[in-house]
Amino acid sequence: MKESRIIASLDLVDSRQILDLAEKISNDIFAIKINWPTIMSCGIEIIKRLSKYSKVICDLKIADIPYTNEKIANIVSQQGAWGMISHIFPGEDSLKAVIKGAADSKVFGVVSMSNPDSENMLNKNWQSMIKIGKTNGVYGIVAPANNQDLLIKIRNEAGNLKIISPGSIFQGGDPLLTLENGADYVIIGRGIYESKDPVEFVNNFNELCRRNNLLNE
Ligand code: BMP
Repeated sequence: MKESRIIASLDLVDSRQILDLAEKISNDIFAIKINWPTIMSCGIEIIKRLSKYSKVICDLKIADIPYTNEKIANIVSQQGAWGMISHIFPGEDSLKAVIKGAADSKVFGVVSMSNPDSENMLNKNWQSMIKIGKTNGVYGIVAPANNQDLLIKIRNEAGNLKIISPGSIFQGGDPLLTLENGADYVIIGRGIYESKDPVEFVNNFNELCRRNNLLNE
C-alpha cells in the first residue's frame, strides 16, 4: 500500500481535540508528532493514547547531560512512542545516552532548525552533527523545509538517514518541493490543524504527492 509522507505536528493543548483529530486523520498520515505544549497540558500518557491511532514521535528535543537524557528517553519509550527527537549539539555522550534510553524507539537528531536565526548558531554545525548522528546510529535527522539550499546539502550527506522536515506553510516552506528535494517526510502543524478542514488538507496533499509519484511504496 502507498504510504503518506505527512507527519502531522498536532501541537494542541486539549486532549479531546487532539484525540479527535488524530482519529480523523490517522489513516492518511505517516505519523503524529507531539511537542512540549501537548505533553505539558495533556500529560505524558497522551503518547499512549495517541499511539492507538498512529505512530507517535515525541518532540522533546532532548538536550541534557547523559544521565538525564537516558532517563527522559526511557520514559518516552516506555510510553510507547514510535520515535523521539533529540538535539545533537550537547555532544556525542549525550546523544549516546538518548539512544540507549530510547531502546526500540527510533531517535531523530536535530542537525538544523527552521527558525531564521538558527543560520547564525545551530545550522553552522550541521555537518559535524550529521557525523555524530551517523556514528551513533540515529534513525533520522531534522532539516528545514523553509531552507531548500540547506536541505539539499544535508540530503547529500545524510546517506541512509531519514530526513523529517518542519517549516512548511506557516513558516514559508513548500512541502511538495521539500519532498522533491529529498526529505522523507514533511512535518506539518498549523497547516493541518488550523485549516478549515484538516481531513481534506491531508487528502489533498496526499493526492498531490500521488500525482507527482511521491508516495512511499
Ligand atoms: P508548524 O507547521 O505549525 O510551523 O509546526 C512545526 C512543528 O515543528 C512545531 O512543533 C515546531 O516546534 C517543530 N519544529 C520546527 O518548526 N522547526 C524545527 O527546526 C524543529 C522543529 O521540531
